[in-house]
Amino acid sequence: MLTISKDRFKRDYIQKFIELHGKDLDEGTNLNKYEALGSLIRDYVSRMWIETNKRYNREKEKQVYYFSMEFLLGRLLGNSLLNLGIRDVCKKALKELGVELEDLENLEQDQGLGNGGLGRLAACFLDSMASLKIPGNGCGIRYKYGFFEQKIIEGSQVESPDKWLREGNVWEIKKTDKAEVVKFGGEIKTEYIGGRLTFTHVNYEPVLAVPHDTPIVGFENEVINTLRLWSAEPVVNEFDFSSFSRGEFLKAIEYKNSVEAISQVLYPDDSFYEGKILRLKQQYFFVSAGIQSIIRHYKKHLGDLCLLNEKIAIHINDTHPTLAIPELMRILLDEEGLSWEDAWRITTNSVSYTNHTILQEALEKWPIDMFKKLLPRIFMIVEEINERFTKELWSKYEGQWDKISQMAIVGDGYVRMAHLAIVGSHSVNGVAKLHTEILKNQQMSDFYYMYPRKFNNKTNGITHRRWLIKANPKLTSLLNETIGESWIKHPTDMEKFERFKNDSFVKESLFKIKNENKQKLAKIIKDNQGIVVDTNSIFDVQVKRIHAYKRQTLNALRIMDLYNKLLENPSLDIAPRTFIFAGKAAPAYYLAKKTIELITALADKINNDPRVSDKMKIVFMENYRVSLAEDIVPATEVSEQISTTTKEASGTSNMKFMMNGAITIATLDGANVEIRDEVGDDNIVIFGLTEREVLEYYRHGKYSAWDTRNGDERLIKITDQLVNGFYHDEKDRFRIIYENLLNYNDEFFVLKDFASYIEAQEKVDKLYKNKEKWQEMSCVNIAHSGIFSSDRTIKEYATGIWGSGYLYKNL
Ligand code: 26W
Repeated sequence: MLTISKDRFKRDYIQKFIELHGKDLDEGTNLNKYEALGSLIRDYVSRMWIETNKRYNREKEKQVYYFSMEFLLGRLLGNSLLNLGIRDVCKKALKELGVELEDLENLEQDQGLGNGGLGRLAACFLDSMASLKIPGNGCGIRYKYGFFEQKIIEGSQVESPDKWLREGNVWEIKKTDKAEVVKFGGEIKTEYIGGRLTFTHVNYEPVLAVPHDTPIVGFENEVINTLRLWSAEPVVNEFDFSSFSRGEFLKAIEYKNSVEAISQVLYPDDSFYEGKILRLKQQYFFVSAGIQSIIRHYKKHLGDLCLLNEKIAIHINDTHPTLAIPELMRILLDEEGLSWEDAWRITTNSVSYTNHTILQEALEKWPIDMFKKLLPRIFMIVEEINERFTKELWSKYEGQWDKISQMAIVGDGYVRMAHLAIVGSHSVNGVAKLHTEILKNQQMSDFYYMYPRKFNNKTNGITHRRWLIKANPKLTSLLNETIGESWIKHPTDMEKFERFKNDSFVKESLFKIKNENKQKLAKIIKDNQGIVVDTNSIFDVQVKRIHAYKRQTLNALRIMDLYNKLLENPSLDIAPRTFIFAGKAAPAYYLAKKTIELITALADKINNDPRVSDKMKIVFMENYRVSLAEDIVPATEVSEQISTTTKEASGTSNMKFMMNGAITIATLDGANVEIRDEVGDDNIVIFGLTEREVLEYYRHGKYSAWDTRNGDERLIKITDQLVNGFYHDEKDRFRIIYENLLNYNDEFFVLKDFASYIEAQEKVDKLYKNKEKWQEMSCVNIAHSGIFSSDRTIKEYATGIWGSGYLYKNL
């Protein structure tokens, strides 16, 4: 923990400001002030960072490398201050200088290098590894443009580039001396040298991978871990260009552009795989750079490569970094001269893999021709892995061609990344109990049968430091006053809070805190969307990527139904509700974009209807991102977790909401099941088809969306309203939604679950009207949320998969 006095901080800050900007503090803009603060904090951090690295090298503790295409960090200033233990001192010191800390924090651009759950999970994991003193490194891509910025114009999503680096990035340090060369294309020359087959890569396109390191601050423990993001640069520098002849010059420019494209932009796809060569290039680019730098560091400090897997663990976040497996093989075989057997043993014992989805359309497979041309040596290695694996299959399943070809790594013209990840690693985990069971018994059952010991579950988590302590300081104080502060380091101690579930003072405090958080959000809604919402209404929230399986449509349909009911019976006795949505649709995902249009159309019509506007309001908040989530989550009362059962691997916003006292309305999907197990049936509202029913319907295809609709008056009315111009002059604006629900037979059982969803919402309404009961439920949810801290998850990874982190026990 950094100890620093207020006066010292003031002195340091003023000096830093002058040094950086060459003027006095009172002449500076807020952006100047933010930059000076960021830069000062980085100075403080730097000393500890060097010490941490020295210690790691000295103590030679096992290092974890977490490879991920996405890291969705959000803002860093506030959390770094919190983890350093100087946020209060800094706040007071700045106040005395006439500066509001929050104003500066709000100026920071989100680092949005991820799509959604998978990227945010990686960020929570980095925070937990540092806070548990686990030597953990992130490895990814420094995209020049992160996840696109979303605007809603005339009811539709419009995307623009996320220029997050526009004003620079105070947190990163570019390490030119640690650059690596990554090779694409070309040919492989094989020859026998000294009785050994050697492989030489010739005529390749070289790309320089330049690391940018960001410090990851552990919580009050003086640990600073590293997130290393790679940026692609041409190997020749600008100066060389001028000496080229005209033809060469143009070629050189072409080369420069094609290289820079590699780290230009994050693919805005969530759960949808596209076979684009640039994406394959991105994957090999950061994986190769990362593995090369690991080996370089390892050889410098530890030496004997045969012990590699005892000293490092390589974790791959979904299949996107799977090429780590053949890349490590390549280096061990071609550059270090190990035998296939040794290289394979070291590689598989180093690598572990997490699966994050069972959606078929998200499973990565690369066309062989593309793969082979771009990565000729890697392809040879993958073929060899495949050959050896299919031989093993043959010895088990002799003559069962179908089975063998289904399980092969290379087959049907593709390289199947999930198969490569399973075969080439020692651990395969799902992200919630139900998800892992589905992997074992359905999606990957053949592999589970073959390697039962590889499969395991690690239920996701979220860092309570960002999602509770930082986002909800008032609730944090209430917890500290009632149960003490032990929960901060041991989140499961939050259970003690349950003792207060019948304490009327505590319940009143919970009510007040929620109300203040709602007021803060209401102001943001007013400022950003121009909509005035009633802070006495229920804040009912669904924020996440827009996707058919997440069923924002189901939420929209019940809003349409409620509107109809209110028009029929204006005195209907319901607690007023504000329906809050936010989330981005992949730019090419037409149905998801139409879903946004539907929600904004409901808002337009219903918000402007004076007959109902004191009972319901609909808000679609633009540009959902980590920092906006930090405002929404503490103000939420009803958390909508309504995916089609079996489809959401885990979900993590469900955990954030419960930790902040929201009541969950949910299907028994992903981690919702475990939330239910924690809080009990009385403290969550469950609805919808069970896992078994869903699987049964998919198997036998006996579901009829039309029959379901025709059997329910409410559904007849609202599905008609989708296409009769009721919500928009353009009559066919929502036709595709109608078609998907009815003529394409409602793949995600929206209509099937409708009745039970409405019933569940009526239950929510009743519960909310009983203020005592509601606060009691809220208290129980908070009390049982500690288990969903990512500290618990990371301890499970460390002990169960990585074999690292013995130190956390001594916290
Ligand atoms: C190849 C395109 C692509 C891109 C991203 C396919 C799949 C993905 C991710 C796996 C999607 C994702 O973010 N999955 C989410 O991961 C979270 C963290 O484990 C889970 O909580 C969510 O349920 C899961 O949807």
